Amino acid sequence: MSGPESYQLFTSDTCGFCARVRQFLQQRGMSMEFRDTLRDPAAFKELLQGGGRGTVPCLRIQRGDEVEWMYESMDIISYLDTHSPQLG
Ligand SMILES: N[C@@H](CCC(=O)N[C@@H](CS)C(=O)NCC(=O)O)C(=O)O
Repeated sequence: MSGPESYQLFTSDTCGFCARVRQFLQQRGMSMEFRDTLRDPAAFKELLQGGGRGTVPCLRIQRGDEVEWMYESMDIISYLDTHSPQLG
């Protein structure tokens, strides 16, 4: 898949798997929008409807009109590891 991508990380404060992904981002100096599914009911609803599950962490990847919802902290970290040059 080519072209620019934009990311949102659906996350919660209490989730250790989310902390792992956020720590990875911090170490790499990457920033992206965080959507807190416990504090923001609209974010939780969007995750459920878009991704099909309320599990966090989930990375929402937007490529043009196409949206991919990626679950699993290790998959998210591996993905961002290879796509990091695209991050501002
Ligand atoms: N194997 C997953 C585990 C994710 C997970 O268990 N998330 C918990 C919070 S720590 C969760 O969202 N549970 C609620 C649910 O699955 O709906 C990962 O590494 O991302």
